[in-house]
Amino acid sequence: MASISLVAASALGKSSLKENAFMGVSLSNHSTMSEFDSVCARRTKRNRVAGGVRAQATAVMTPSETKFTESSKKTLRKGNVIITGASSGLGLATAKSLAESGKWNVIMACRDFLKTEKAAQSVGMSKENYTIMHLDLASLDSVRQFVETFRRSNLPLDVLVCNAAIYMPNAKTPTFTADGFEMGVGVNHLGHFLLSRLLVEDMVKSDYPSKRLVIVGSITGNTNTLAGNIPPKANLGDLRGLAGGMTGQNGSSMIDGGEFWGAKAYKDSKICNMLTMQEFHRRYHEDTGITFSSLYPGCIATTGLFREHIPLFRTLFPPFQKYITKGYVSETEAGNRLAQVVADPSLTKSGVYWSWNKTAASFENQLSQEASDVDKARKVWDLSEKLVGLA
Ligand code: NDP
Ligand code: PMR
Repeated sequence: MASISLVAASALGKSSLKENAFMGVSLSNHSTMSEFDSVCARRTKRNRVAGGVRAQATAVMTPSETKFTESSKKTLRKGNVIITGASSGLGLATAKSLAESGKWNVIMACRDFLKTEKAAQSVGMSKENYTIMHLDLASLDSVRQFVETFRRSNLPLDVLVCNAAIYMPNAKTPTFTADGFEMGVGVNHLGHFLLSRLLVEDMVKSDYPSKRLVIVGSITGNTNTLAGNIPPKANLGDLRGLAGGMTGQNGSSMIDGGEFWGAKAYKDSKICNMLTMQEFHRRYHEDTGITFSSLYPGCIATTGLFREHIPLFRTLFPPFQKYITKGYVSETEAGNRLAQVVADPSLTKSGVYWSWNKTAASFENQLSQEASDVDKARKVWDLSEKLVGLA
């Protein structure tokens, strides 16, 4: 199980010209934080059904301290959950939370075996609660290989969590996956798209009573929020770049066909994640009973996601989120939230984008217009199928 790191440090340490104000934008461009609060309040008051994604005012009380008590009525066996990117940050905290419950065998799907082993040990996970399998989402061959390896284990698959991601805000030029896709969308969306499309077939066969496929989304991909309006804004446009394979050769490396911008590629990939969850829901939920969910876990400002940002950003971002936006959550808290989406009996509704309010209660959040666009979701699905060799 070799450690292969294709992402490398391609975009290290260079401050982007596109980020010429503190953290990308002047605060004065946006009225105040209370505007954000009122946006939150407004959106939770609505009870809208938008292409299968519902928003409602009722908060489901699921305190972060909740330990997972879902016990299978049909079977007493442990659940098997695959978590991509479980070597750090949110994925690791979720793996720990689920492992500690004693009810889950966590399959940590990671590109760096040794790093993952050390990470699991450093957070005190006991060996009987986890397995590490190699997965590099920057290679479709690796994704297929992972699926084969998992199938050879003969474990049933009960829950899949698509969590891994990279964010390259300072890259001046695009880097590409083994298959030639721009790295941000290639890893965060296309690698996960192939993985989840293949593994949903395994989930269908599982006898587990509450099967779930979770794709981690984010507030920054949603332009109906203040955070989603910090430039560059997510926007998939007419998908002409995705249709062209985002290879950067004779075309664009961005989904919308525009000029490369690493921060936008990340946010675009998050829209794809949230659209994919909803398209899965529409295509599979009724027939299979699988719950499809996405979430915004809160701003986990300390994770490795910001490793390629400039040092000043990494220093200021956590206190900014803690004391100014108040959007900050610890890795442990965020891990408990994602673990709820995996296992909590009150979060079984499918097609939902979960968020948490200030009292740590989960609620069904409303996605932006683009992130809930039914037609776009179908087109992203169809184009992605072609790119990953499923159509
Ligand atoms: P981290 O950087 O800590 O974790 C990302 C994980 O993805 C790491 O385990 C990393 O592996 C893995 N990864 C990256 N590239 C690949 C690849 N090619 N193949 C396999 N695995 C890969 O970031 P976070 O924990 O913050 O991010 C986790 C999720 O949370 C992401 O989906 C992100 O979009 C989402 N999120 C994060 C927020 C935040 O504030 N941090 C807010 C909202 C959503 P390795 O250890 O080898 O680098
Ligand atoms: Mg943001 C309530 C306001 C809020 C929240 C919840 C976030 C979350 N951010 C907010 C506001 C602001 N941010 C404001 C006012 C600014 C301008 C100063 C700002 C800036 C900013 C930058 C430069 N924020 C960022 C960046 C990043 O590079 C992060 C990013 O976009 O990564 C893709 C980020 C984030 N802000 C968040 C969250 C959760 C992030 C991490 C992004 C993610 O994982 O989606």
